[in-house]
Amino acid sequence: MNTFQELVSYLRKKDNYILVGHEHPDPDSLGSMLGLYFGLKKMGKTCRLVSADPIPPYLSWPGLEQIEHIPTDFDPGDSCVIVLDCEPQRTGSIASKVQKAECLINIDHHERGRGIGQIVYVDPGAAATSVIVYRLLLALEIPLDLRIATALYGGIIGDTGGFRHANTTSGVFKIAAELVEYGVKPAPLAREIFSSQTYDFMRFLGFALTRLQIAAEGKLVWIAVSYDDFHDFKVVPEQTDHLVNFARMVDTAEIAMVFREIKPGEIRLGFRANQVDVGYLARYLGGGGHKLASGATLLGNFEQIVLRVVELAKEYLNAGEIDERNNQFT
Ligand SMILES: [Mn+2]
Repeated sequence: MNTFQELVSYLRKKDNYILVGHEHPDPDSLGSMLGLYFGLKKMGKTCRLVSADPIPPYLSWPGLEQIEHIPTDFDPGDSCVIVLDCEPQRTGSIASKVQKAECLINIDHHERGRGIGQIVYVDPGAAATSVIVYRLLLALEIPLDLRIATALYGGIIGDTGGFRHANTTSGVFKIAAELVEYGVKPAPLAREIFSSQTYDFMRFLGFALTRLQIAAEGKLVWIAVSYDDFHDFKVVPEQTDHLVNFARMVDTAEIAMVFREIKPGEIRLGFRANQVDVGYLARYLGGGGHKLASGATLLGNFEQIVLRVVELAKEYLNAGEIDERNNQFT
């Protein structure tokens, strides 16, 4: 782990950068990439933006069109690769090339990130990677503008759920207020991120909510959607990343879970909590994330995995931990 100052000095030194975010990019991943991209360009650096997965179609921030979608054949050459908002292992189909880059910088805010690179800067206290980038631009004395402010504001509302999650601090509000001074329009940005659902998704959501189940006096809430269900509603699983937030809306929920069979036999599991450490549960299952928002990918029979994880979560709610001796998952 490096200090913030070491990261700042290193960024000044190099001239060619390629910025990469995580697979299935979310607003914070994209916002931190774009904010740093425009900043480094202002410093006279050469800079490229690369993503292994396509950009969500509902976002319209300036600069998103600059992101090169390179699912394969990624070659960093002699550029310095900066991985934002995840560890280099999580950059999707280009991950092996990213990890082998001669110059690698990792900037992240995920707890227990297994960052690698010449410079690794992880601040789990930051509400979003976009917050870290905001501080970086300040330290590098780069003047902000509307494009940078839009990207960083979008990243911040993405990761704070529109200033509703536990990571929403007074510092976050101060940065957001400053970004609005640059001309950011909070309402259309929030609408883009939180209220731009397709007709097909809304119909799918109606179905998914009929699948809502509870256990442990309602403390455990979950939704399980199979591969066939996605197919029936013509919905791509990637468009349903936020489904777990609907499970979390149940008033008694302490742990909310969504099981999505994104490919036959490949189940993506998302956790949300208000207080309980679901990062522990995700790591137990070979995944990762934050204390209150985490996830894992499991392979096997869909119904069996749902049953086993529900039992595991019940045990965790009762005992506050899981007996490693019973671990059937890793
Ligand atoms: Mn983030």
